[in-house]
Amino acid sequence: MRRTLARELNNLIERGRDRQLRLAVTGLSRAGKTAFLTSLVYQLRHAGLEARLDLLPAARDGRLLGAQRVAQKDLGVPRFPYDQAMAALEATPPRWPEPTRGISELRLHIRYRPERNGLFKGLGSDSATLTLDLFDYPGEWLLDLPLLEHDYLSWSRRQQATLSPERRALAKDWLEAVDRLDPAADADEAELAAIAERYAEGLRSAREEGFSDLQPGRFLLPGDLEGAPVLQFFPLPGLDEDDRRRLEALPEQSIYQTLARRFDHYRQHVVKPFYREHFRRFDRQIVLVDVLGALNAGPERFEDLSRALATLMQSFDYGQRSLLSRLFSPRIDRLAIAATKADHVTPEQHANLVALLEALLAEPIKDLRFADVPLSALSLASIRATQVQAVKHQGKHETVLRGMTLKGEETLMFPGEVPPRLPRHDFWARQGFAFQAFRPLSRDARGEGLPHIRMDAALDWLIGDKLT
Ligand SMILES: Nc1nc2c(ncn2[C@@H]2O[C@H](COP(=O)(O)OP(=O)(O)O)[C@@H](O)[C@H]2O)c(=O)[nH]1
Ligand SMILES: [Mg+2]
Repeated sequence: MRRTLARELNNLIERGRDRQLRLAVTGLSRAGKTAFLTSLVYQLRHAGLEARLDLLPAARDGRLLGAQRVAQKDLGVPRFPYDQAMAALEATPPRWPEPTRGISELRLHIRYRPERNGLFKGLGSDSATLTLDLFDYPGEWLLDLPLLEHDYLSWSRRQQATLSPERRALAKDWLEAVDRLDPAADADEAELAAIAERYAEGLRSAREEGFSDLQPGRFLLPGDLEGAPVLQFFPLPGLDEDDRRRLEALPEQSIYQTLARRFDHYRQHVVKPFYREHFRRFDRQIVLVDVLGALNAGPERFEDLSRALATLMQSFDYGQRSLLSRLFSPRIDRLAIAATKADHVTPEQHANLVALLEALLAEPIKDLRFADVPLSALSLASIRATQVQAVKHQGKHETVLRGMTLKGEETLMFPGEVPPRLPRHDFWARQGFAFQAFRPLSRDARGEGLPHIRMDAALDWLIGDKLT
């Protein structure tokens, strides 16, 4: 009798709790989203077995029983390719997973034994289940939020202002073509499509060259919009606010009006739906940043990343008057920002890496604190590809990294020091940074499990409170 009562009470408490969490992972291309999600799923599935998760209390205390993949609810979203990613990592030789291009989703049931303390001590011993919905989507899509505040003319002007000399050189083909256009002339479909393709091409080369602050985001990662006419627009250079009256009086079929209509369509039917149908429903979010990659790419790319991140982070500014709150009332209640690939530097550099990340995001972080969004900054390696080794160099003990290059050559290296604040001129002149891609460790080299750095700390911040 008492036992049934206890159980019923327990069930009641269980039902009252928050049993479901939607966690989203984002970051610009190659920031490490696929690696992060793959590792996250692996670590949870292998909790209590091979996975080392000492910084996640539920795992440390042996209460985390494991995780299973289950069918997701939203059939319109592709499934995150976990098996393919693991297969790549376990291949001989191991490979990094293929890049993904759009949004994907994976649902996990996490089983754990609730902590028994406080008021309900001794009540029932049943395990509980947390349903964790994981989403992976391109950070480039968040670069489009500011588009909602623009009309075509103001956006064209803004885009022109961001074209640095190097970016102009990369967009040369497009600039040549667009230069010949008369905004008042009748639009020719084929011609606009061809020029739009040159524009997209210019954005893609800029990204190849390490630039990040690029718009519109779907031109880089079209998802399922590849080749769709809604992507066939581009800014018109040389427009001026003084021309507004004249431009807006142009006939419907003019080039200006056609491009302006497409721009508007893109805002309404591409940018808004993402926020409305996906973003608004995320509970928690982690933003991944490849700080070390940007450090390696030099001052201009580094500053460009900083601008892109400032734009991207606007999507998390829930201040009452922010564009986002007015339009979509999102509900993210916890945010993590992480510098990825920390295994590219020796462990004593990790504190500097976090400090640099915080410096890079100083302005957005200030806004987020003001808006009272709980935020944690950390550094991590989703899939550690190096080993730390002590060596004696000129009589001194130093730590270096040992890893295998993508070509399969064993290397021993000290990649350099990470500056704890935004690097100034002398940093770039003096040292730079020697960043080198490593192949994932082979089974022999890594042993059981998938080695990581602070995945458990990230998990604790993102879901730990739901496992108590
Ligand atoms: N050494 C190391 N490299 C990583 C790690 N995570 C990602 N990478 C590298 O970064 C590349 C891009 O990562 P990926 O997860 O595909 O980025 P995404 O475009 O954000 O999904 C990978 O192919 C790896 O070369 C990590 O934890 N350690
Ligand atoms: Mg990916």
